[in-house]
Amino acid sequence: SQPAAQLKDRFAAELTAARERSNALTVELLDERELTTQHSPLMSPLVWDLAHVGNYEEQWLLRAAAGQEALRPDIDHLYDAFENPRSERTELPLLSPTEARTYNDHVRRRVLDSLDTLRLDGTPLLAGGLVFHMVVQHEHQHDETMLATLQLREGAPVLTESAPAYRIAEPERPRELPAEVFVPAGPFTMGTSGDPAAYDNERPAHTVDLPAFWLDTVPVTNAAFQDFLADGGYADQRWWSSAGWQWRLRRGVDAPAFWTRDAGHWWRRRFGRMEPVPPDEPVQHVSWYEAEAYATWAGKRLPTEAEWEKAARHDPVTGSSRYHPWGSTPPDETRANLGQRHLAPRPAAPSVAGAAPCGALQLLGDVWEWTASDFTGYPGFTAYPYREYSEVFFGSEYKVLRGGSWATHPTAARATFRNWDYPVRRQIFAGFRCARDAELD
Ligand code: AVJ
Ligand code: FE
Repeated sequence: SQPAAQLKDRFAAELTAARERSNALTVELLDERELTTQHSPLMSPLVWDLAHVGNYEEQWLLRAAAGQEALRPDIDHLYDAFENPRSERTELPLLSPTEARTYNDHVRRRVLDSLDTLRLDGTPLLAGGLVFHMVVQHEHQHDETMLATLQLREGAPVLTESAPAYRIAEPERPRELPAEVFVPAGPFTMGTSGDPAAYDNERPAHTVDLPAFWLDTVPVTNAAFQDFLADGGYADQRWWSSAGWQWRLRRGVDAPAFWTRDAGHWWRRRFGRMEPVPPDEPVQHVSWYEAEAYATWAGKRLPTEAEWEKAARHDPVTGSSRYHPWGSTPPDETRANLGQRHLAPRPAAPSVAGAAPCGALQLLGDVWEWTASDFTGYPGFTAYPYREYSEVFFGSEYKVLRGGSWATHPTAARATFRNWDYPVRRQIFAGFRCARDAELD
């Protein structure tokens, strides 16, 4: 049927775009030595990510969806993220960069050849193109991980801005914004049941009733975070949880990652370049513990995950939940800074075009936002199509991040999307905004 054919064309185009991005961040950017080096014990060698996305595509699109025989079953174990911790991946007999690219191309040709024979209304795996959404998003998620590796990399800069930074139409710029927006008490629909692009951890849709709260209109900026630094926030145990304080002492942390102080000014290293810390940009490269300490110092707290999603989706006029904060229109440059258009967040409050019904801005894109919540399954959660995407991470070890960063591709950014990481992690493009209870007024 026509819609199915259109959907297949869309997936073919999205797969192609994802691969252009992966290649641009690896084999087209760096030499063999740099691709096979461990730039940080926190990250894989880039050549691992590259062949891993190809192997994932082989497993899910070629074998599971198209029912084809395995191409390279012998390498599955090398690219299994659970068998091999990131810090040990350089020791594996990995495909070389050239072999990885050839393998990925091979898989991709077979996938595109199989598209005609597939029925997108067939099995649950193919319904609405679920497995295609999954594979496209997976590759883009690894591309964001590659960018985190490139940010950790030492040496001469290799990445350049693909477009001049922050070209946002001037009339859209809000003049005066309230510091906080109010979200009244009441129920809203959290999660989704019908979206074939959603991961299992976003399902099912369920009602959550919340008390009223205040939420920061924009993420916490570098200037605001510097006030915390100037006030001795890193040296004052009152603002820190005991786990956060232990972590700070153990690691000797006294500023966001990549920041240094010189002659009374804060500088940061961004993809190999030193530059003054821009005051109006949302802070990034802070751990959950630093976010928590700042919020406590400010007399506030981190929003819960449910509060974040209600602020981002709940439309009080219709009572329903939106796909994006501004509605169902796909993201564009005026609404959200996504997809690596810039190599940094935009300054706070660049435009009101991306506002949520409550008035909060920059919920999608710019920086991932730490929430107060542990990563757990929603009521009625079922792992699908595999436990290792989400379920094995459920528990109190991981904190949820929401909203996506400047490095997140639009296909992996929506108001239901959930990311998670350890509370000590700072290499991801994460910042935060604060919330507070309304009852305190
Ligand atoms: C959702 C970003 C936490 O990178 O560990 C990639 C995404 N899962 N391959 C991760 C993922 C499998 C995941 N995060
Ligand atoms: Fe993966």
